[in-house]
Amino acid sequence: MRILILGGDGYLGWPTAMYLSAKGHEVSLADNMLRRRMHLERSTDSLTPIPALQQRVEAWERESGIRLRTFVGDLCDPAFADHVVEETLPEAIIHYGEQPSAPYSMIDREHAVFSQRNNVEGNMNILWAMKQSVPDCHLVKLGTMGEYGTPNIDIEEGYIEIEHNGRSDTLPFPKLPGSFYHLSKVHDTHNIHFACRIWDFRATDLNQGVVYGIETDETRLHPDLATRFDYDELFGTVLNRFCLQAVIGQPLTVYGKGGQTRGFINIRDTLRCVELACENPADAGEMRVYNQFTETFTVAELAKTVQAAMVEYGGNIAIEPLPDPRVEAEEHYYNPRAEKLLALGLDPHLLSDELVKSLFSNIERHRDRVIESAILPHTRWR
Ligand code: NAD
Ligand code: USQ
Repeated sequence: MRILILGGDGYLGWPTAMYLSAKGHEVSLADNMLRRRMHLERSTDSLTPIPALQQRVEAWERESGIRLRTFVGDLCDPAFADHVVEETLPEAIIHYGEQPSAPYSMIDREHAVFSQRNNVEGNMNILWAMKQSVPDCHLVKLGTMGEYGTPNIDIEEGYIEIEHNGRSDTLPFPKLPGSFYHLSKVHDTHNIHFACRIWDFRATDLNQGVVYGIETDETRLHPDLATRFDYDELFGTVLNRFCLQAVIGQPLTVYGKGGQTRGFINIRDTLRCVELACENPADAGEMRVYNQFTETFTVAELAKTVQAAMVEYGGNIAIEPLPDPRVEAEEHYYNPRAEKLLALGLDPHLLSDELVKSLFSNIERHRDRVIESAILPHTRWR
């Protein structure tokens, strides 16, 4: 297939580009280096050294013989969005190209407005570019489990059958997102759903849980093929952060009571999920929603898992609850469904002590690059 990856320089986009091109797909990628610039803005950086996009592409060509096409520009620029889609005429677009951090979107008004503009406008421009050049293309859009929040009922995959005053209908599942970033994903979902209804678009909204991991079959081939690994308060996700904290001997920063439960997924399974979505496109006029995670854990459980793995690894690490900088339920019911990707053939890589220990050794290799002052949370929701 001709596949266009938006956000192809990112944590997930870069490994996806290598993975799908190795499978024989014709892959192009677009990115505006926003993630690299946000790190410059905050004086933080990926733990793994990341070469420039051009160097990555050349390294992948040396390793695989495959040349990825690249487009550098901003999806918020309509002319750029049109150009990329016209040039590549994709059969599937995998859309990762957004500002992905909840805390970044909560720094202040400027960052909140920027996050929603960047995400909602970029996504709208892609919808219009598709309408113009490839109305039959399948949009595979990365949403987030955080769109749903933590309601006191089971979470369905996108839609719920509701009975009201003797009538019933299947409607979008109610959303209670927990940050201006998560809200931007809800707005995207509504815009995509509308485009499917009025223009007969085909789309899959992947409501992904928190991703962890650093390695895929392709990233391990050469250091220049590594993906980014963030651990700072804004861009590091919780398990990646706990593993790094354990390696540098800093107590694990469980926020609040630690009963916050989330869906989690190994980065290798993210790649497989987007591949499965591309290989099994939605019907015309349909916006499918898949919940994309393989296990749920509370934050406190994760901290205990990391602590126990550190003992096996030969170390010892404390868990230090901090006042929660976010406004979120710290203990709650959580029972989201995630059956549709399994039905398509997903074979999950579950979290194990072995995996956590391999993360430790990957992190240890770059120990000297850790910026310790970037770890503790400073951004507060209130
Ligand atoms: P990332 O920041 O590493 O990747 C996103 C990429 O998109 C970056 O390279 C960035 O430069 C690019 N980008 C952003 N705005 C752009 C724009 N306007 N024009 C062009 N390029 C732009 O983030 P990630 O962790 O790889 O996440 C990828 C997607 O998956 C995001 O949409 C995120 O919301 C979603 N997601 C991530 C996780 C996770 O745990 N990492 C979980 C659920 C959903
Ligand atoms: N948390 C801690 N300690 C930490 C960091 C986080 O207890 O040091 C807690 C948070 O309070 C939260 C949970 O861990 O309850 C998850 O936080 P996170 O930073 O790992 O994830 P989140 O902010 O939700 O965002 C990440 C990605 C985002 C994606 C989302 C999926 O950055 O792109 O959309 O995971 S989900 O959480 O399912 O919405």
